[in-house]
Amino acid sequence: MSFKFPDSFLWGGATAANQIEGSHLRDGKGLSTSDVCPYGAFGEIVPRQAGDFNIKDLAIDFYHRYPEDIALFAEMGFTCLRLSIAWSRIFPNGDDAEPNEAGLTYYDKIFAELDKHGIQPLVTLSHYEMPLNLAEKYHGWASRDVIGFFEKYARVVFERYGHAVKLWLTFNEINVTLHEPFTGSGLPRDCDEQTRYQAIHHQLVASAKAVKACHEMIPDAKIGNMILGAIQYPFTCNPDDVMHTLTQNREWLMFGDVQARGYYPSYMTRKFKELGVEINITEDDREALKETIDFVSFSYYMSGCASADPNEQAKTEGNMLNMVANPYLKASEWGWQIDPVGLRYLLNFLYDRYQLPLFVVENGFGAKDVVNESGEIVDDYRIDYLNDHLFQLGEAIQDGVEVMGYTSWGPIDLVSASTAQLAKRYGYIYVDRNDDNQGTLDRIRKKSFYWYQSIIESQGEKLTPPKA
Ligand code: BGP
Repeated sequence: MSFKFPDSFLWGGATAANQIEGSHLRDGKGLSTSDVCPYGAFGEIVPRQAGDFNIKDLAIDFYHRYPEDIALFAEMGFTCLRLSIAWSRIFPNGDDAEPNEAGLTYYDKIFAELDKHGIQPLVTLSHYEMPLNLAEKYHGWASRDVIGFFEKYARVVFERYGHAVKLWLTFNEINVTLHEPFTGSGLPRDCDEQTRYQAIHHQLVASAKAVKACHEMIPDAKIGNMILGAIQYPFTCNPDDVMHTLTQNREWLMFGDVQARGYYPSYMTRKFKELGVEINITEDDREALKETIDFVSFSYYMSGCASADPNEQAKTEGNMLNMVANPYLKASEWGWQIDPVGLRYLLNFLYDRYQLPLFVVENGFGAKDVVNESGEIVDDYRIDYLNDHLFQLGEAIQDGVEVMGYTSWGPIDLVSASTAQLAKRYGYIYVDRNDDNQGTLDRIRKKSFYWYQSIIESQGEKLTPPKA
């Protein structure tokens, strides 16, 4: 393509602490909600016992291997790395009086290493985990107290890392509590709608308080939200399907609407009424929500369809979002439907709605890779997926959408959030570790490593139009 991405465009990859670091109890870290989900974010919750083992306890050992990994990211030309701070490294129980100095020191080292390579960190405050103690003692975000604990944590990390981190996100996929209340909010899985929406409200208030603290404490930083961009198309042009699609999309758009506009959208009044939910919103809450984000970020892996017909809905498969399958699209081995044009559509859709800069902070292709006899990983399927999505992102920029950057998910293989598998790989860098705990943890550059390097180097010019 003859188009070059803007010079300011940030290129990189995205990770989360619990999926890469390992060392789940090292240097004073407390247990997090992720540490009791050995089968993934949606699998059984298993209390820890002395001597037990979960794949995330070691993950890919980024905790110790970060200098090598960051050097590899730099070799690809990354200008940005999205990572999360494990809240339970800083406040092991969440409600501790003082932060854990050893945990703070660990991230000092990470940010220094990134700085050495000229890579800008984009830091998520809470990525699919919170200190387990907060879930057990306070019922997670159901408790208003957790707002204060989160604000304290945010202020501690802003104070400590404000000189090094100028890009922040509050909650990863903040809308996930609708689908997975324990992973999203530390709530019991069988909680009722009232509890779920009250917890979501507390999280939205906490997010806004963190935004305020960031604006006060690091005036030259930008802070955004992060939503799972689960865009749905009408399954047919039947007006009932079109109306149903609007309702479905509003389920996740509500989060962005509150965070970007500073108040609940009017359509939620009817929704709450129909659900029989009455949210306790104080005057202080309303005031807090007015502090809005600087940019909108989202993950995008797939699109789906919505149908008002219960028979079509019953045919849904493949993802936690229960979207109706689109007959025009192919899917990954895990049933995630591949729709690069959907990324262009979503970028335009969100920019029309918010008129704020956008950041694509997750996108990628989970697949089982094979190391061939020559020791190479020829992952053309991943290159095709990423090329086609980045091509459409370029189209969106040409449509006039302001896009700050792109961090593809899992630039190095990591533990899957939904299934806790290592076999579901996203990386440009292969990690020699398998689901049965075998492997040297050695890192190997895949074919896509060199491909991404050439795309970054050419500022997107080497992207090719999607194959017919
Ligand atoms: C997003 C999560 C990530 C990540 C990704 C891929 O929803 O924010 O943490 O894991 O999905 O999903 P999975 O790991 O289940 O393949």
